[in-house]
Amino acid sequence: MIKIRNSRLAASAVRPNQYPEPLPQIALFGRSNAGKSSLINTLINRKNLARTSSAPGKTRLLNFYQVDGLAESGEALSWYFVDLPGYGYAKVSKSERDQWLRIIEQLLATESPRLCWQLVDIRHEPSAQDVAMYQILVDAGFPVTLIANKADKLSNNQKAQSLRQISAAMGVPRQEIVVFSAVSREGREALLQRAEDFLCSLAPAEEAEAAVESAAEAPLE
Ligand SMILES: Nc1nc2c(ncn2[C@@H]2O[C@H](COP(=O)(O)OP(=O)(O)OP(=O)(O)O)[C@@H](O)[C@H]2O)c(=O)[nH]1
Ligand SMILES: [Mg+2]
Repeated sequence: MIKIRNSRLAASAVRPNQYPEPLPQIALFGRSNAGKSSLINTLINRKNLARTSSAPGKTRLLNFYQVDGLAESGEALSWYFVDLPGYGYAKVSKSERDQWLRIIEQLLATESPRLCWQLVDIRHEPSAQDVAMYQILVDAGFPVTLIANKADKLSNNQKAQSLRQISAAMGVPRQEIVVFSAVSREGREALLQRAEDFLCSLAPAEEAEAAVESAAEAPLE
């Protein structure tokens, strides 16, 4: 499994010209209060690098947390966890909602290897916005992992029942949903494994260039 070496806030941004230098991204989507910032802290073993709060609407900007680590193979990996502002927060004006949408659209329109993790609270039926968000990500062509968070709040029986509901509402097979808790740390290893699989599947830039060059030099059939 990935060994986390280092993590830091690389940038807080609204517009693309404020984004940090390009690195592969694992972007966190979900309702306000679903636990996006807590999940990042749990994965990187930091108490409060990503700011969390019981008051919804805490994350207002895109926060790029740079993480440096080592893959099982020894390969050095660097990427961003991109912590996004949550949606579905009741006390926002129309202009704030429009601004939220613009921030998300601009991020998704920026060329970058990107894995999307969408969180839902395992205790609640997904909202229409959850379903819409998932669809936006899938339609945009990104790989999306659905994460059912706050699993510590339910018994095993309740979890099974909730997962059936979430699976049906989101149209995602049960086996593809990762069950997670920032409290019990259930699901942490599964997510780190997915992060590693994604990052290791990206050919390093020089290798990709060399492959293109050798393909160009190959005699035509
Ligand atoms: N019991 C439990 N509480 C959690 C878990 N994850 C997050 N929380 C709590 O849920 C609240 C919201 O967590 P955040 O990580 O700030 O949620 P967020 O999705 O980043 O919220 P916004 O920044 O508002 O979009 C905090 O009080 C956390 O302590 C979990 O797995 N289990
Ligand atoms: Mg947050």
